[in-house]
Amino acid sequence: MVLSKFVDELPIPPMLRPVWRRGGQSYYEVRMTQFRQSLHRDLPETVVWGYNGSTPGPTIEVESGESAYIHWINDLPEKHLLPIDHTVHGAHHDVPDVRTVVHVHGASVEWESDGYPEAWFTRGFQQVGPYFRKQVYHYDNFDRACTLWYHDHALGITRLNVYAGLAGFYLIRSEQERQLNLPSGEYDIPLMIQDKTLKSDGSLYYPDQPDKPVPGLKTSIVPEFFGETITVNGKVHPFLKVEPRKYRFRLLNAANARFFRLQLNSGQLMYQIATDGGLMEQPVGVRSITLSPAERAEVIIDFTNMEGRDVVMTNSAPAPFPTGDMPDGGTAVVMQFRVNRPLQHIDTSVIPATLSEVPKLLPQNAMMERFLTLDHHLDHYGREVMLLDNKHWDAAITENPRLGATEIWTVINTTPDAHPIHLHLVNFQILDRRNFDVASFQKTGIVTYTGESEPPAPQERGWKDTVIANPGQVTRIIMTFGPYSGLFVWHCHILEHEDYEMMRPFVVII
Ligand SMILES: [Cu+2]
Repeated sequence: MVLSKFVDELPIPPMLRPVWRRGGQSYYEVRMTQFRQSLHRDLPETVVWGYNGSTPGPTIEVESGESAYIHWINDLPEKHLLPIDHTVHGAHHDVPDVRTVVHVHGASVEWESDGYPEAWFTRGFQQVGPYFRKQVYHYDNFDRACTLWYHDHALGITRLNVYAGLAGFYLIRSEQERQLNLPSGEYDIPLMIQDKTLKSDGSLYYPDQPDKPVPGLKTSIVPEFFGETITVNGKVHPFLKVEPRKYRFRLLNAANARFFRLQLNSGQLMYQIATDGGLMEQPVGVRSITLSPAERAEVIIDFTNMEGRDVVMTNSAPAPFPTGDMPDGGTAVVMQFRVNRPLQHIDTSVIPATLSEVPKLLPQNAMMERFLTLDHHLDHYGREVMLLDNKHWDAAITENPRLGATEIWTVINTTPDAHPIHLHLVNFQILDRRNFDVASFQKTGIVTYTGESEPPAPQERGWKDTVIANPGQVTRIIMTFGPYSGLFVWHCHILEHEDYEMMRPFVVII
């Protein structure tokens, strides 16, 4: 259905207050529940899942180095809001339908607190998965100032739990960042961008079958889910009233499968200041930003001297990316900025010429290079199943870097789609991408390059935790494993892929 645009104001998620904070330590409680929330003026309220009664959940803000404890509490009903496919890994009939486990995306944490997909727990911790270790998670927050996000990660139902609403922002701040005098306070706004399909009764639609239904299966996972409309912070095509001054926006693609290519219809530049893992060395002026699921970019948008103007943020990314359908009326528009608030104070914030230091990881320091394929297969129902290095989730662990070791992971994408590849625990840097001959690789197993090596785009030159691996390309990333050892995962962040085998454990060994 067609929903009027720009009729609801952009909600800003509430800030989570700690239960206590003293001496560099803090303790939080976050409860997952089912409730109703209005996603659009003209629709009845939608039954959603969220954290502390809101979706997106409350924004968690910590100081770099703060030792935070979070008690994630599942208070959800026993019946799932959305259709479960009991044939996918980890979601068989031998486990309860409603399972949750929280992962702070991009954070470096001990493995027991990382939200391992089989560390799930049910309401009141009545049942727990085989890798569940503790009720209260601990985060050291060693990371630089950055925009992280937390979301559900339960094996086989992550796509449903996140789509139901289980996602929120997790911001790390630091003194170094404050010194930069970036737009701050009410001028520093997180934007969680998602796609949803809403029925006329307001309820969330998620398909129980692919376009071509699978005979013999009541409910089947779909290859990718693309919603018909765009929400920002949980509202359909909202508007934000702004002052004629600079703003800092933290853009997050929290969609299941849709990529976004974001642009402003005023044609003005956005000044990107941060990638997934925090501030870049210098700001980069960009007219468009492509974000795959889970990627973030922080930008400064300057509305100075634009009194009375309306600026629309648009999306032009095909779905599936990069060769699918172009977005239509419901998905080509993201939100609107209305420059109609009077300037409250003179804008003294700046776009600094230098932001931070990003020391380069050097390929010659890598102890190991791993060659890992992205593969496309059909299962015995004739459904697409995507694999990492031709291995299923349950296969023996093959990626076992040593604590402190620097490695290069060379990702060889033999599929027709782009996949956002995400590693837990570490931030990495993108070395390069290079076209190769897929057909010849599939015959011989030998990579034959058909183009020159391309450096990462200027807006990717910083710390990353998710990288777009384009079809027909080899993408190389470099990282140092630590500071924790233990069991983590790497996966495609298209949630339908991750839920159906495109995820693998890795272990950092001592
Ligand atoms: Cu994928």
